[in-house]
Amino acid sequence: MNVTRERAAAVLAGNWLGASTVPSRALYPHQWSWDSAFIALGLRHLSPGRARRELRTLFTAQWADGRVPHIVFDPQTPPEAYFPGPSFWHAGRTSGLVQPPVHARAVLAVHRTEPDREFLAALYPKLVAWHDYLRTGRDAGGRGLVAIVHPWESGMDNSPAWDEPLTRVPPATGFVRRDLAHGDAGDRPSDDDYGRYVRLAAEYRDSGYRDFGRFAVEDPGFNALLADAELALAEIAEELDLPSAGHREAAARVQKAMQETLWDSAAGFFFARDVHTGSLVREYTCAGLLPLVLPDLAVAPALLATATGPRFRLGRVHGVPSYDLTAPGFDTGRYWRGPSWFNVGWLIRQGLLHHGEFALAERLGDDLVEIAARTDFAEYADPLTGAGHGTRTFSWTAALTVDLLS
Ligand code: 2M8
Repeated sequence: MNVTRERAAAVLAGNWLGASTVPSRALYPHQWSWDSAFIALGLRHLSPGRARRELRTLFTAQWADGRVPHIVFDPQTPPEAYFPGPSFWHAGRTSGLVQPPVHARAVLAVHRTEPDREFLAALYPKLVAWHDYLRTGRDAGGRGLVAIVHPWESGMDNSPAWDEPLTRVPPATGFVRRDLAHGDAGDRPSDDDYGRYVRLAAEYRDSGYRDFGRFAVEDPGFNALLADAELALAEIAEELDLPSAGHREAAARVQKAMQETLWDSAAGFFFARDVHTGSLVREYTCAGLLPLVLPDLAVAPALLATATGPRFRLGRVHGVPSYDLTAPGFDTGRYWRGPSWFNVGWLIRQGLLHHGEFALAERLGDDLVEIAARTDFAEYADPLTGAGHGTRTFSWTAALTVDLLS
């Protein structure tokens, strides 16, 4: 076995709780929704049974309305290990927010690695309910797109695209951050941002997890991943000899809405829309590149030109920068405001393969593996130097490395 793959497998074994994997023992000691999907993509090569278990465990925490919660709390972990913990959310053993819907893709991949019809049949209706919740419960703008109600829902917590919508949210005070005990303050969101996250989450909780509050944003990353997830669901339906046309139509509707309302042809980019003002937030973040995961994307050449241009310099920097390299606020180390993340790099590599950019895809994949190995599976990396940032032995970095090496 390859040494890096062996070390990655050991990281995943170390972060395994018995029925799911924590992203990081210290910083994130519970199960996170989109992390588990990326983790399953790697686990399927090491132990398909564990990959299935990871996803099944997540979906046992699905809510009656179909939402898949962004955190499933581990009852054995002391409550003070993570803030906001279970007592904050008043939602049993979960949070009430969601994360990007990458699960159908993971379920399909796990099945393809080791076919298991019973697993697929058990997960299919849960995935349908999950996507239905997003489509029907989250269309705040009436444009056929999902609106996220909290930055944590994007998975890209302190993305500069949220700065403007967050100006409506006064920071909460009087709480204790736990993340700074495990992470360098310069690598994490600022105190003001954290205060805004806490206030927004508390307001959403107090509405019974129903209302669109001060923050409602149509995120191109989230919506592109939903369209891709519907395509995966269509393939799952076909494997199960069920009708699939409805899923392909749903994918096409989301993609059309994104194309018509979030794409700026002059900029060659997909921007987020602030539902409250109706305006696009003209920040170039890696979320705007994620529509590349869609195989049938008419604007792919223009989007690829932006990806390889001065703002992201794909192929000439390490990974995929999370923010515009030319922006004054670009920061090489601070969380989602510049550093390259492995899940985004993995997704963009898939997109490059769809759009015939094989050499660039290979270079990106090799680079991701090299940085992961050199940084002991860092959470994120400086795009200019490849230096590791955030926590180490981070699960999705290890899992996606296994996938790239398999
Ligand atoms: C980060 O988000 C959590 C809140 O959900 C946090 O900062 O505490 C993000 O990077 C998110 O994308 C990721 O799923 C989570 C766990 O790895 O950490």
